[in-house]
Amino acid sequence: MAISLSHFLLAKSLLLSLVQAATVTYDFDIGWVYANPDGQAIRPVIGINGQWPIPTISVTKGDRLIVNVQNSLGNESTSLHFHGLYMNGTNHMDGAIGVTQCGIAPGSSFTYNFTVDQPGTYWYHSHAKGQYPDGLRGPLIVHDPEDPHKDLYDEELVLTFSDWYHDLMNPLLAFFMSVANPSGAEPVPNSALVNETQNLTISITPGRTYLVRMINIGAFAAHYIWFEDHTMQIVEVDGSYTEPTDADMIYMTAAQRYSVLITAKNNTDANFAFVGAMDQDLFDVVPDGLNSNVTGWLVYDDSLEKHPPKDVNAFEPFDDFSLVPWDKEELYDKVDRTIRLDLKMDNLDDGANYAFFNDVTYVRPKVPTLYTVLSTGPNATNPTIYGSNTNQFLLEPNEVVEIILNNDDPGKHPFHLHGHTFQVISRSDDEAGFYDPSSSSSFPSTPMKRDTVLVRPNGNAVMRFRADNPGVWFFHCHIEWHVVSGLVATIIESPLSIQSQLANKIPSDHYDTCLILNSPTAGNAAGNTQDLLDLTGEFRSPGELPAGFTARGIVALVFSCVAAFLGLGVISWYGMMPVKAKTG
Ligand SMILES: *[C@@H]1O[C@H](CO)[C@@H](O)[C@H](O)[C@H]1NC(C)=O
Ligand SMILES: *[C@@H]1O[C@H](CO)[C@@H](O)[C@H](O)[C@H]1NC(C)=O
Ligand SMILES: *[C@@H]1O[C@H](CO)[C@@H](O)[C@H](O)[C@H]1NC(C)=O
Ligand SMILES: *[C@@H]1O[C@H](CO)[C@@H](O)[C@H](O)[C@H]1NC(C)=O
Ligand SMILES: *[C@@H]1O[C@H](CO)[C@@H](O)[C@H](O)[C@H]1NC(C)=O
Ligand SMILES: *[C@@H]1O[C@H](CO)[C@@H](O)[C@H](O)[C@H]1NC(C)=O
Ligand SMILES: *[C@@H]1O[C@H](CO)[C@@H](O)[C@H](O)[C@H]1NC(C)=O
Ligand SMILES: *[C@@H]1O[C@H](CO)[C@@H](O)[C@H](O)[C@H]1NC(C)=O
Ligand SMILES: [Cu+2]
Repeated sequence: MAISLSHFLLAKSLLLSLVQAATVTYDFDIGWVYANPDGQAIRPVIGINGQWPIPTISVTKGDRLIVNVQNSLGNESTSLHFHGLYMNGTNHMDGAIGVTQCGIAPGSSFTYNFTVDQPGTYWYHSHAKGQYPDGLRGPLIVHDPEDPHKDLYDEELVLTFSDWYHDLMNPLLAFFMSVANPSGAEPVPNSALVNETQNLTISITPGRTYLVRMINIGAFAAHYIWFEDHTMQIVEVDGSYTEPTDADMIYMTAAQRYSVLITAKNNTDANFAFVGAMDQDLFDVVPDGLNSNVTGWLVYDDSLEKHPPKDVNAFEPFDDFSLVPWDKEELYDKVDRTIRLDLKMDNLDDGANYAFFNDVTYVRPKVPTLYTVLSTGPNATNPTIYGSNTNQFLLEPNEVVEIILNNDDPGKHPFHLHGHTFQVISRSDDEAGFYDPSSSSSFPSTPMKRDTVLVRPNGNAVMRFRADNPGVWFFHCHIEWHVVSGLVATIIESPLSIQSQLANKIPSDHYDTCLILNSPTAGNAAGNTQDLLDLTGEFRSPGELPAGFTARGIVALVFSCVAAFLGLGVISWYGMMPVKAKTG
């Protein structure tokens, strides 16, 4: 009997998955619209089908997702990246410009088409340099009929947290990456948003338990988040289910997600505030009058007052390092390859401030790295062909990879790897310096898994994953300013397997947009198809500072040159700027 029962159950679950695997199609016309989410400034934002905020993508695990994109921006290329999705076998649908595709040119269209085989809370956003903070960012939810926590809640909610700028990214970027900003100070957001608005009210039914899916879709700021008088029980981070774990306050960096269970009170005597407080440590200067908090309310009775939030004395958020994944995946204890990335910020000889891994700042290659893999045959295993400024690392199939990230910068950085979740096996406090493998021997037996991890100021973190997903995967800080300043590495996983998976499978619309943009689609990073070792003409970063000059000295020198060139106006203008030590 036992055997036939299990056969019956197996048949039933097969049947369920067959019935449920659907094709979900979205037609997205991406274009400019106007919005004023914080009530302080109306500005152009990037919307979809004439709407902003943009729609939530919602699928069920196992579904095929098709997103037909029409770029109607007129003046910018675009792309969509589906943050956290593995894109297993569909690396070309990952959406990162310069890595897996060319930009979708203004006026052209492009179809993303892939299956989703992982549950949880994700988001989608433009992966064109610096673009998503202009508004092209929204939730992507993958429902799971087999969610292990599903009996614990009655209803689900989605809340996005973000930062917001009154200016568009283009002018902000022009200032950020310029000699006028030698310390690399990131533009400070003008306000904080929840669901791309403020003062959001959520109507609550007494006694119910809610699964609240929270996503930081911001450009820069992490948020401290708490719900007054309600405990959060964490059940998922970044698409990985966790053992339910209580928290009063969480810290959610840009691009991270938390699903928490919140049980409503049994009475309707009061309403309760919830707060997203941007982490001001990230800001070099806190402008006068900045409200770095966003408030919303759990509304039990709309006729009762929605009082302002109480002051919190100190931010003492839950430490996600202690989370235990639901599947109890064991520590990868045998490492086949170690990638060490030493992070620093410094000036190059154009006077602007850049971000570096191992003294190399990322510059997009002429040919998207995936297309280099696909067009170079056996030479695809030679790292040189991917260029001088791509921070490329080649992986062998199925090896266990360890990334050691040493943060030689006083800022906090949230690191994200495309195509994988990783085990976070070690993470230091602030100021711990570089990771010392010899003094670190004990790791959690079932480490937390995420796809985006906070690395602390002048501290370090160590991540491990298995190379079981052939593809070219970006590894980068998810502070969008730092993507632009070059804090990026390219992980080229199993290039020969990529060739066998994707040879002749790239749809023509992918290559067509390259043609429109005059971008080569074959050859090495410089677009050379004859001599793959000849990188003449590749995109490079500006030159290094001359030896013997300190960064500070060269910045002063650059400034006096600029001042001499442009005249005294610049000196007096520069004298008025707050010059502060670099953080973030
Ligand atoms: C939200 O409420 C605060 C406090 O009343 C107000 O200052 C702010 O302008 C409101 N935001 C929006 C978008 O209306
Ligand atoms: C693109 O168009 C928008 C909307 O008209 C405008 O606000 C923005 O400045 C333009 N961007 C560029 C790079 O020209
Ligand atoms: C999506 O991909 C599947 C599998 O390759 C293919 O059968 C289907 O025709 C594609 N659909 C679209 C709209 O491109
Ligand atoms: C918040 O935004 C999400 C995504 O757009 C939406 O699904 C949800 O209903 C919103 N929540 C509230 C309370 O309006
Ligand atoms: C609400 O009432 C139920 C049933 O009496 C009880 O089990 C539950 O603990 C109560 N919830 C709270 C938050 O007090
Ligand atoms: C934001 O919230 C924090 C914590 O309660 C508080 O200390 C701070 O004063 C608030 N900021 C504003 C502008 O209200
Ligand atoms: C990708 O698919 C392969 C083959 O089905 C599987 O072994 C591997 O675990 C998958 N990788 C990820 C990251 O899902
Ligand atoms: C590929 O690499 C080999 C040496 O490993 C070299 O002889 C050959 O010329 C390369 N192919 C091209 C097209 O450059
Ligand atoms: Cu960063």
